[in-house]
This record gives sequence, C-alpha cells and structure tokens, in this order.
Amino acid sequence: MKAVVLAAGQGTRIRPLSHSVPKPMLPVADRPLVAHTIDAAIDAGADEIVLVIGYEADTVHEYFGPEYRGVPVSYAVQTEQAGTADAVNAASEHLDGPFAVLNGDNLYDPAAIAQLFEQCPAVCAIEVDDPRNYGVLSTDGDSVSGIVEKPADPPTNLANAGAYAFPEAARKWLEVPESDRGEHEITDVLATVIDEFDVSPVTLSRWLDVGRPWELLEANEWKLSVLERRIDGDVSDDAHLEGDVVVEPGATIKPGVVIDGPALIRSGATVGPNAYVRGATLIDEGAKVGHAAEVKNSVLSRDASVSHLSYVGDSVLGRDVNLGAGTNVANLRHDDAAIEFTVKGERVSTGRRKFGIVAGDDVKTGINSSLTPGLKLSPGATTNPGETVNRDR
Ligand code: TTP
Repeated sequence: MKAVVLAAGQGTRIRPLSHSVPKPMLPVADRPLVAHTIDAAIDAGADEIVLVIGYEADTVHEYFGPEYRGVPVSYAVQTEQAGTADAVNAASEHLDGPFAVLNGDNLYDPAAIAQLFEQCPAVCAIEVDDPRNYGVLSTDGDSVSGIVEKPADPPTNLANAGAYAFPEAARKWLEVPESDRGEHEITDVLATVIDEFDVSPVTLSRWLDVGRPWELLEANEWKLSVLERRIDGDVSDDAHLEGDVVVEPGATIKPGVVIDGPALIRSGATVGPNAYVRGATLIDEGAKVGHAAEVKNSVLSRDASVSHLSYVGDSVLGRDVNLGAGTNVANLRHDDAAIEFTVKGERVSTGRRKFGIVAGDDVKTGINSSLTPGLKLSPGATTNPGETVNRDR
C-alpha cells in the first residue's frame, strides 16, 4: 500500500523552533520527527511513500531523496497550507488503489500501523481519559459509525489519532468544503468513507502528536528510551556512562563526565570535562556541553553550546544557541504549579511540573543569565550578563 505522509504544515504552534527548520525535520533522537512516521509506514509494509511538502519543502526533500530505506519516495507539493484534505488532494495523482494517510508530526506504535494497513478501510484511535479536546470516533459493533470534533458529550473515549487506510474510492472524495476553522479537513473525507464502507477502528497502545515545543521533548523521551547502549565515540577512561547511552562515532566525552541514560551524543558533539548529562537528553551533531555544566532531559540541537558552569533542564535549544558561562535555567515553580508557555500569543499550560526554556536558533545569553520556567526566546535573541529574564523576547 502507498502511504501519504503529510509534512507541509507551517508548525505555527511549535515556534520559534520551526522558524527555519520545518517541524517534521526537528530532531527526535537520531533522525527527524517525520522519519519516525515514515519508518512506521515502512515497517508496516508500505511499498511507496508519498511525502506532501510545502513549508520549507527543500529541507525535507533533500533529506529523504528519491528512496529511503530501499522504499521509493515521491513528492507532492502543497502550495498553500489549506488543510489536511487539501494536502492529500495534492498527492492524488500519485495514488492508485487503496492508500494510507499519516500525519508527519505524529509518533505511532508501528505494530498498530501494520494492523491499520491489513484492516483497510480503517482508522487509528487512542483511548484517552478525557476525549473532549479531540476528534472522537463513535462505534457500532466492530465498525466506526461517525466522527465528531471536540464533543461536549463524547460518544466513546476513542480519540482520532490521525492515521487512516482508505479505499481507492476515497480519491473521489478529497475535495471537501472548508470547515469552521477555515481548513479542508481529512476528517470530512473520513466521514464520507464511514458512510460508504465498513471502517475498522485500530487502537494504538502509544501515540504522540507533536504540536507544541514540550511535545518535542516528549517525543525525544519516547525515542531515546528505546535506544540500546552503544559506545562508538572517543570516551575518556575517566568518564562514567550509566544505562542506555549512545555515543556516536566522532563524538567526544572528556574526563570526569557522568552521563545517566537515556542519552544520545551525536557525531561531532563534545561533552566535558566534568559535565553531568541526565536523560532523556539529545546532544545533536556538533553541540557542546562545557566544563562543569549540567544538562537534564533536554534537546540541544545541532551546534548548540552550553558553556561552563551552566544548568539546563527540561528545555529545547535550537541550532547554534550559545548559553554563556553560568547561565541557569529554572524549570520548577515554588508553588509546584504546571509551567505555562506562550503558544500563538496565548499562555497555555504545558501540563508539566518541570519545564525550562525554548530558545530559537542563534539565541545568545550573557554570562550568569537566569532564565525562568516557560520562557520563550526568539531566534537571535540575546540577554545581558547577570540578567534575570522572566518575559519572552
Ligand atoms: P497540524 O498540526 O494541524 O498543522 P501544522 O503541522 O502546520 O502545525 P500548526 O497547527 O502548529 O501550525 O497538521 C497536522 C499534519 O498535517 C502535520 O503533519 C502537518 C500536515 N499538514 C499539511 O501537510 N498541510 C496542511 O495544510 C496542514 C494544515 C497540515
């Protein structure tokens, strides 16, 4: 079956991280987010990937090329991000026979995607305690009988998980009217398929929709936790690596470093001397953790640097970020309340008791900067030496 993977979105909620790197290309363990979606499709037996690209399309195209893991990849360009049904419609010419549709910013358990393909027509669902903020499936016996968006009174606890296996006939139904939020939505295509076919629900055991920055941390927590210990880089005899730690070839771990996994230290990265890295942490290619710095449960993107005597916890640092010596990130409130973060101009709860900062590419902090929980720093923002920063900039 061909799998259409949607990766054209602008990723407005995950800004500033999506400023220059499109959301599907943000790092999750050793590969971009969308590579995990594509891996799930290939592991489930997809014989071709149709990747829908739009925002920062070249970055996605260059990474995957014409073939990925031996499976052909073709590309459809969605010129305007007019919704998920519009995105699939952009890929319509590539389709013949039944086809699957997966969100390129979702992590799925691969076994369920194999089941989805087998049971076509089918839709993936995840059981949630409170489905009122999701698209919710209703069922009749073993079939899905409908889908309703954000219902006040949910018919089931089965939330739509954005993975579909459609019969060939669905190609005719891709042109749907605009929804209330002004997009052409794939769920309206699903509604027609449900009317015309018996659609099976396939329940996922694990699923993650990466929409906001802390969900990128959660994605890394998931995919780093399944890595197995592998030490290929240059590791000092005086370093202590505990648990599932991966040190790629070309990475350097200096004397006195302690790493508690899960952690991935990628090629060209340097840690130490005397640094402490606690899981789940990704130190991406070329990133640096300096002398006596501590990094916990964080993502350091390519070429980011945490200088000596600094602390970074539960944070995401974009590319080329440089935290000056003695920069400290606070990740916990005195009142223990969940940390809030600004998403599209509104303060929302991350639901996390511990959350640090999100720094866009090229942020630079002065020495001894103090950064408060839930802080967002735009690409290129700077702080002064000794400054306490408690407002986004
Ligand atoms: P969304 O998460 O709804 O959109 P987005 O990724 O652009 O993020 P945001 O809401 O923060 O701006 O999209 C779900 C998936 O569908 C995601 O993988 C991106 C993809 N998509 C497209 O390919 N084209 C589109 O027009 C839209 C809206 C989404």
